[in-house]
Amino acid sequence: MLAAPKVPLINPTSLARFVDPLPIPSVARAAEQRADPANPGHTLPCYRIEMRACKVRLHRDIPTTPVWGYNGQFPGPSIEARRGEPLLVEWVNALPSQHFLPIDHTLHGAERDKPDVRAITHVHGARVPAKADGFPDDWYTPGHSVLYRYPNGQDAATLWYHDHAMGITRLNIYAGLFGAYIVRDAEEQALHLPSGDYDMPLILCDRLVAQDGQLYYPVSDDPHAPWVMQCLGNLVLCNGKVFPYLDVEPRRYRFRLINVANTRFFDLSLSHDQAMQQIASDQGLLPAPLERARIELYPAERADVVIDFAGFAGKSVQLRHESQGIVEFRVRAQSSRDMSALPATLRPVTRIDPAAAARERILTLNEIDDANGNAMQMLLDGKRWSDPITENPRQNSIETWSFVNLTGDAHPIHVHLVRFQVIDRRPFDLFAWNAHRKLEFTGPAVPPEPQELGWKDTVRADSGMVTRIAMRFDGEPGRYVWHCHFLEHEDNEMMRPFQVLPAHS
Ligand SMILES: [Cu+2]
Repeated sequence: MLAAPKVPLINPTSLARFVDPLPIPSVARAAEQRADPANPGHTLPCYRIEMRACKVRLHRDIPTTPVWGYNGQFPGPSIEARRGEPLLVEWVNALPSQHFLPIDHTLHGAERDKPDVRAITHVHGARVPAKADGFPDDWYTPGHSVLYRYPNGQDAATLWYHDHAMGITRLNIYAGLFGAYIVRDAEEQALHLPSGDYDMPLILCDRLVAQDGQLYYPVSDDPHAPWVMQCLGNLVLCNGKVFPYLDVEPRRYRFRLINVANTRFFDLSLSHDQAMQQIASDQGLLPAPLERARIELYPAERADVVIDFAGFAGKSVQLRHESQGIVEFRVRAQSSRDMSALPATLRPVTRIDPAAAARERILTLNEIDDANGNAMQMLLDGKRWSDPITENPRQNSIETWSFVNLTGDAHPIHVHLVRFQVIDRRPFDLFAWNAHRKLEFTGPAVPPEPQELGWKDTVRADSGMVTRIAMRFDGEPGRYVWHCHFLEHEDNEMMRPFQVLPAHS
């Protein structure tokens, strides 16, 4: 049971639509050059990004909303990186001493002896050494900071950064601690895709917003254990606004769709039956553009799309979630000359041969129910966060991981450090598994969907299916995490550490 909010929530149909311009997150600027900790005698650009409380206006007719933002912005500033050019970020915790959202002290890592306000930033999809990955237990309190070095040794892709503090990640991200992290490279640049003013992130989430403008985070009716298994908002936000509009030219644009919601998956389409050309998924370019009428994004997934407004001069086009317009593009009559291209091929993606795997791991997604049959928590392979590490891939080795989903729902599973490929999904006999932990398939393997043929870092593991991924553990040895990206689940044990062991010399 959910407790009712003190102040009634806003009825979305009461809001005037498309009265606020779409904000485009500012681009972070390096504050200074600092010594490169990995390369004595050299310096690197250093960004200083401060987490702090701020007030924002989500919509013209909604009173201001207190949030937490990186640099006091919601979303935080976009970090722009180039492949092969490392950078430093000093992540500063300048948050207040009190949390404004309801902490569940019964959750692992959020016990009463832990400070309420803790933070640690992770760049989702970044290949970074363990010490800069933002391990959930490495949180720190207001008045402290960490200096992280990002090598950016990876292909151009739309990544994003967000809080990852143990047991309160769902609250810190909900409060507003997220932003885009964009990696560019020369190969992508050579394609002449829309760039500059015609290339921007569209960061999507939903929030429960009360009539006084406050964010409401749902709680159970048990005041001692307020955790809830999902959080779905009444309002959809794009770049921190409800129902924004964007003036566009009648030409091609590149939009980087990022789902930063706690639980919501987005089912995106355009009005006028207009198709989008998907050019990239989580970890960068697809082999070729893919025409999509609809794009589904689970939490943490990304899709870069090119939309051509050339045929819509003087008209408007809406981006929809399900059947509801959430962003309006107002197409001007005139355009500057569109020098961009949409090449027929983008970047080859060499398939990983699953037969080359040094190790094949079978990992279950399970649910533990209470006496009434309500879900209490979800586990990965039946283990808790504090159980000893069991996934210990060897550096540079290939592994396949099979997610055996024993629960009634799909879960978006994210593995830190690596990019992976989806091999297939295959239905299995749940009763046979429960009886003797044996995988008996009940149908043929389903190949990945066309948009899943690029590099991914988050995969939808469907109920009743075995979802198989393959990856090479390129990166430095050390301790990372893998988890469900429904934030309510990862905060309640659906997260496990893994250890990359040094390569055999
Ligand atoms: Cu989950």
